[in-house]
Amino acid sequence: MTGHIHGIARQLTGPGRSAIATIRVQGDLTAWDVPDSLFRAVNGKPVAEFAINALYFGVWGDPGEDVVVCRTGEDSLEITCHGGVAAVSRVLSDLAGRGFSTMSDGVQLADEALQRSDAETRVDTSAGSRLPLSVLQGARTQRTAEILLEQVSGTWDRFVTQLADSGSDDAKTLIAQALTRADFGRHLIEPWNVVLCGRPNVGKSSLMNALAGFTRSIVSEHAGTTRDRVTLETAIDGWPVRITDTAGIRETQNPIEREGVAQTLAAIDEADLVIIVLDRSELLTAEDHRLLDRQPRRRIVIAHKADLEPARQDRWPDDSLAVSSVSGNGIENLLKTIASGLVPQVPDHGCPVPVTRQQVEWLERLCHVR
Ligand SMILES: Nc1nc2c(ncn2[C@@H]2O[C@H](COP(=O)(O)OP(=O)(O)OP(=O)(O)O)[C@@H](O)[C@H]2O)c(=O)[nH]1
Ligand SMILES: [Mg+2]
Repeated sequence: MTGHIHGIARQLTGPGRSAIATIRVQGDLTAWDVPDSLFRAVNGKPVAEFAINALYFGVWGDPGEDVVVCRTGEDSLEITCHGGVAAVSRVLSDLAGRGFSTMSDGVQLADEALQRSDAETRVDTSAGSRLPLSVLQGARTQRTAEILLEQVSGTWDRFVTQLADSGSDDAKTLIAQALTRADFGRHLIEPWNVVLCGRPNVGKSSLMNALAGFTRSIVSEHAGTTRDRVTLETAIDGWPVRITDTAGIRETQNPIEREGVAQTLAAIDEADLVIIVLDRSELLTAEDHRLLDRQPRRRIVIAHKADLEPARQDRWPDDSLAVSSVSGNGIENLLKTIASGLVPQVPDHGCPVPVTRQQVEWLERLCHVR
């Protein structure tokens, strides 16, 4: 590796084997204009002359490997190669040999280098004003990866420049608007937490499995089957979600079950969305009412076992959704309700979204100072 860092090379696609892999290279692309260039386009053009957003087919290194290169901006391009681990490692290690920092050998170093080179053009280059490329590593779904890519590809930087050019009042308004998207931004790299709760035997584990589409949690007719939190990561409408199945809530003398119930109550308090599961075929109990009286940030109430005859009930919550995990009725509707509950409004294209805690703290400090 040369002493000088020319930029960053980073695998955009997830780690592990896949059909194809994409590597994003950002930085000083003149480093490519060396006689034994790493990439030889079939049409003979040097990388510096590539049109933006056009695809160039060619050969990587010697012995040659077929790859496609797309120049995505003045100082960035994407290399698409075979998705095997060896092919990706080879491209990254060749780039590291030419002075590109591959994330594994120093996110920090590369970030600092880019920050230094930008210092003259930025008004404030404190850590919080920057969105490091490494956030892309946290993307779990294509939908969140696309939004993060848009942010690191200029949207966030344009916002920082706009703030610097704005008067105090305008800047405050822009900051307040950006901060309303902080919760959404955090979840681009951290799944939303959805917690299933209810008294024993109402069908929480069955509902978890129906949402997952496979058996993740044990189901049985015996009340008190789930004693521990069982989690599952999935994507709902393209949003990464961690669903937690919990121990049924009831008064119990069994110390293990009591610990399970304590964990359930803690999980409810930490959740982004709580799904309260009620058994529609039985009368509501004091435990059901106690759960309904808790005030989580967001909640969905399920009238479960909707395939069975409903119990004669005077007070049934108005906002409940009828679902049967046995027949599958209501599951589609529940998935839609979860997605819109977690993300009521997707930010428009071009809107700045703070992603890291440092960005949020920076905005809050700036709002204070201005
Ligand atoms: N008819 C009907 N039965 C269901 C439905 N969902 C679950 N059950 C049954 O209800 C019983 C309890 O289901 P579980 O999913 O284990 O319930 P749980 O709430 O996880 O129970 P604990 O882990 O003990 O708290 C099982 O016999 C399931 O087959 C449903 O939608 N309809
Ligand atoms: Mg269970």
